[in-house]
Amino acid sequence: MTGNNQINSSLSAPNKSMQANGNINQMLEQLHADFDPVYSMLMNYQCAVMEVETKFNVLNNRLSLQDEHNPIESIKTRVKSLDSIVRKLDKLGLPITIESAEENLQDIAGVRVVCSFVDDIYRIAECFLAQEDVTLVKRKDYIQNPKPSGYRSLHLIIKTPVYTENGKKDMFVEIQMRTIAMDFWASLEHKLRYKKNINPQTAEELAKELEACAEESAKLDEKMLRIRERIARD
Ligand code: 0O2
Repeated sequence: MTGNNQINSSLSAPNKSMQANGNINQMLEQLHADFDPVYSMLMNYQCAVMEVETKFNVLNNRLSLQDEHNPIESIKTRVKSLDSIVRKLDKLGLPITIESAEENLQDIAGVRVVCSFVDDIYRIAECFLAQEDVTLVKRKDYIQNPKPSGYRSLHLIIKTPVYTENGKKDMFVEIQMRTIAMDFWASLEHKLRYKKNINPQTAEELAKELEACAEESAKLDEKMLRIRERIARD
């Protein structure tokens, strides 16, 4: 079975199986019409995001007592829309069910933590991962090993429990941790990545320029860190 021609009843109404004839818009219409189980799933992810955001806020406050600066500049959160979940499952050829989404998609809940300095990222990640209700599933360090595009961030996929009216449920959350400079770069590069109808030669030139900007930006992060360390020492 491929994901693009069948919807399991669990992602729609209980005991109701729907054939969508490969039409993703039709699937989405049906899911929106029968939203309760989907709403419950999205709510679980929203709760997981709130739990994780609170953990980072608490760490920010506690660590600021030692450091005399707030290590976290900002926290952004999002839960993928139903439309994006269905499109991603379909793209991956996976069954379009609630169970399939919960098992296979690790980025439905997303938290982005933006720090001033690179060393804050690692310290906060370490303190966060030391908490007993946080289980690390995957760690990808694109700061030590930047992507060919120049993209830098520390990515963590974790599992954390949420407590629902039906008991405890472990939820995946994707966490992206980066500096202000990395965040600035990523949002500009994201615009290029998703720009439609751009001249291929222009796109290639801009991608090269952005790669060079990422290098310069990483050097700036490094210099700022050294300056902060000297200020703290003297
Ligand atoms: P969007 O539109 O931002 O949500 P994997 O199969 O796990 O190894 P995957 O799933 O691509 O690889 O995960 P990865 O590499 O950890 O990237 C996940 C997210 O990181 C992306 O989500 C982006 O948000 C961000 N990201 C990764 N690479 C780049 C990059 O080169 N530039 C920018 N701007 N962001 C990047 P989405 O869903 O791909 O995109």
